Amino acid sequence: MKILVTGGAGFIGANFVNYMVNEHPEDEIINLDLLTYAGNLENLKDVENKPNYKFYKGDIADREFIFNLFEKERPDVVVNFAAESHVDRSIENPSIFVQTNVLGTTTLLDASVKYGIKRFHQVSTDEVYGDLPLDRPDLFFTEETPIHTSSPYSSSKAAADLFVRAYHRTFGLPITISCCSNNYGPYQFPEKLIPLMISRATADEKLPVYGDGANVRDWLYVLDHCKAIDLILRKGKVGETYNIGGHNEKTNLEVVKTVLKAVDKPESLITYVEDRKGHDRRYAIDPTKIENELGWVPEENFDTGIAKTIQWYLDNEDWWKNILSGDYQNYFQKMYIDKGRVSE
Ligand code: NAD
Ligand code: TDX
Repeated sequence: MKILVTGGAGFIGANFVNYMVNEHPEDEIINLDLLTYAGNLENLKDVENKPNYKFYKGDIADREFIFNLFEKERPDVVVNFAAESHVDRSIENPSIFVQTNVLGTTTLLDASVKYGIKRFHQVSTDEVYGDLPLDRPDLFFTEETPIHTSSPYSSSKAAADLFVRAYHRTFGLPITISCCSNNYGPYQFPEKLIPLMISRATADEKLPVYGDGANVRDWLYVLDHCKAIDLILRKGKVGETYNIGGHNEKTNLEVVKTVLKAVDKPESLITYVEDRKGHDRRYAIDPTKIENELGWVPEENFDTGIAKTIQWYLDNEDWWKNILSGDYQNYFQKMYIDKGRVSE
């Protein structure tokens, strides 16, 4: 099988490419990534010389480039990870989210129809379902939960999902969609909660917790997500959506305190800052469908996964220090210091 992976230099995409290249030497993995601020070829150094791996730099929204690539490579399968993925950035600048997440996806869909792709898999998110109230722990997102988005990010992801479904119904494109909960693990860009808190705590810097810190996220170790997508590609039913999550709900405050304890730093580093606009209260996935129909079960729980993750960041300081020394510094200044959320 020749698999075109988009966004394979980002956090989840790179974990997926690393996993697939090693796990399936019989398959060819073509990685296409624009290398935005979030894309990093360092994440792929273990596979870059493997015979079943190839990299292209390009934009999923660039029609000419995408059609030429499909003509040249003739992939069997497309797995679309490429996206603008950070909610806070979507509140600052929504239009790039429409450009990449919606237009980029429809460009890939057009090429997939033209070149008779055998499977188009869209990597979506639980955020398309909106949020759940904190006082109803009995409620979970199922595949039947209506789309009800809160942020420009989740709206762009939901729009993309609707186009993916429309291309199945209208043009008969064989698609699958997965909606996963919050991922964590190696190679996550340090703008996201867990790596941000690890990097700042180790440097004795203040940890900015939005609002009251009671918002709940359902955390999944990234490799469990990658394995679920691999399973959906091989055994998933065309036209179906699968929710992916492992029942690991934690408040943000619990996550931050876990990080502080693991790196032996005081809770006095926590600083409560202005809340995110439109901040979703709780995400929680019901994974019954993927468990019952495909036999997927996560291998990590939050305690084992977070321990591995923190250790990876401690062992790979160069990886995130390189990132923090670049453009990201300007981002932190603009989003946290200039807005008066964190003083330094
Ligand atoms: P990320 O921001 O770390 O990586 C995104 C990658 O896409 C980067 O390598 C970037 O260079 C690339 N990219 C961006 N725009 C592009 C374009 N126009 N053309 C080609 N490449 C482009 O994101 P992530 O956290 O790895 O998320 C990957 C996917 O998984 C996204 O679609 C996201 O919506 C989805 N998802 C993420 C999570 C999570 O917790 N991180 C959970 C569920 C779903
Ligand atoms: O500085 C912070 N302080 C804070 O309290 C940051 C960056 C985050 N938070 C809170 C906001 C959220 O409640 O932590 C929680 C997690 O925040 P993010 O890491 O930004 O993730 P989230 O907004 O939940 O979205 C993530 O999961 C779903 C990914 O970024 C998305 O791409 C994915 O679809």
